[in-house]
Amino acid sequence: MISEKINEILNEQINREFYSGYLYLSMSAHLKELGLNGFAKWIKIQAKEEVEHGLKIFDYLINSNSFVTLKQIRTPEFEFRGVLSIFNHIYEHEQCITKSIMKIAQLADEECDRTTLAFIDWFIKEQLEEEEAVKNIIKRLELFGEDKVALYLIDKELDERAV
Ligand code: OFO
Repeated sequence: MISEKINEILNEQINREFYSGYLYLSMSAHLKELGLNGFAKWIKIQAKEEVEHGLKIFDYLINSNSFVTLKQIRTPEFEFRGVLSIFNHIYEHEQCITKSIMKIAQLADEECDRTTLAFIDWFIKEQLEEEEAVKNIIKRLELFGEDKVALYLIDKELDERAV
């Protein structure tokens, strides 16, 4: 049985996940316009993952006989100051998402809601992987990003992402 508080926090998380998808799609579109197809593709795949995360929570609520309340998704905001700034923004955003996931785990723990705790565990691991993947790109951009050839090579490499 999902409590009102858990229901509320999970519905908020659906919104955050869909917002993440929206944010990443807008970044992807911008990078595509600039001809940075690999970066654009990588972020677009990330956007799809975020929507899947939202749907995972959506299904969890439905399958738990709880209810879904979809809220308005705000307009994505980011300032383009180069590829590195985009990835720094993604990293900071993911850190906020990790905090919100941890809050869900904390609440589920306080309420002894073992089912939600087990469910949210997947998201904790996913956040770790996502933060690491983004950090790896940032490290390389910091090392070589100003160099056009290096930027081209990183773009080419990211274009190989399939899922
Ligand atoms: Fe949904 O994993 Fe990132 O935000």
